[in-house]
Amino acid sequence: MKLATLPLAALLLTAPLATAQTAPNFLTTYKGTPYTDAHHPIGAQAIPGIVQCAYYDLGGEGIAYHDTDAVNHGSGELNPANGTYLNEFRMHEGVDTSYTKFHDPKVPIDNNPYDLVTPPDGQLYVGWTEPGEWFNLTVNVAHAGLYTADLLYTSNRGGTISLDVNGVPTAPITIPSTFSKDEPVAWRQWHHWNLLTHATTLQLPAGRSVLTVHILTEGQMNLATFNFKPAP
Ligand SMILES: [Ca+2]
Ligand SMILES: [Ca+2]
Repeated sequence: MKLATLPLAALLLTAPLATAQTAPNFLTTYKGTPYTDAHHPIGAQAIPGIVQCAYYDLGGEGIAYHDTDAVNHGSGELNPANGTYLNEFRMHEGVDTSYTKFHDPKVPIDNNPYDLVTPPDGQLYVGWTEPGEWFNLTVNVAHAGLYTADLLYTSNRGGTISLDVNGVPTAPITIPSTFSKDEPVAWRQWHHWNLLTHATTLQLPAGRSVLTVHILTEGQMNLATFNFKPAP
């Protein structure tokens, strides 16, 4: 009878598409919490959607991140403390954060002729990256499944990063260099923005997960966003 098949069909539709791995006890023992502030009230970042690296988790060194030193070399240093959200963003944490700037009257900074893509103005990012550093991003995944992510970044020498999903490593990501031999301004080699499409493809369970971004080799990258979409 046709009606009798409906409950089974409903069950099949709501079952996970595939089982994603989770390291034993990772989520139950993790002490970090989703970043939140007045500009980002939702906490865990939504997938599908744009996941901001600068909204790495709360919890501090050794829990939510590992950074080479305890100083934020962007907020409060390159960007002097002046009472603004962007200049003082997480200025007392070890992860080094800054943001894109378009309005320098003398030398264009992040909207320069050597960009491969133009980033948004005022885009927060994690910079001053070094091999061995990592940070956690708590995400909230709408539906279990396979997702692909485009990465907005700069890299003046190439290198590799990787993402763990709930403590389980996934394949390293090769970051193409955005160095330009034609660039006349030496420091701007750190500001050539690019979009690495399909940087990674991850199997994600529904609900809360923790993505750990590892800087594996070279460093010197600015990591802004991972735009997660269902894999085609
Ligand atoms: Ca630091
Ligand atoms: Ca750093």
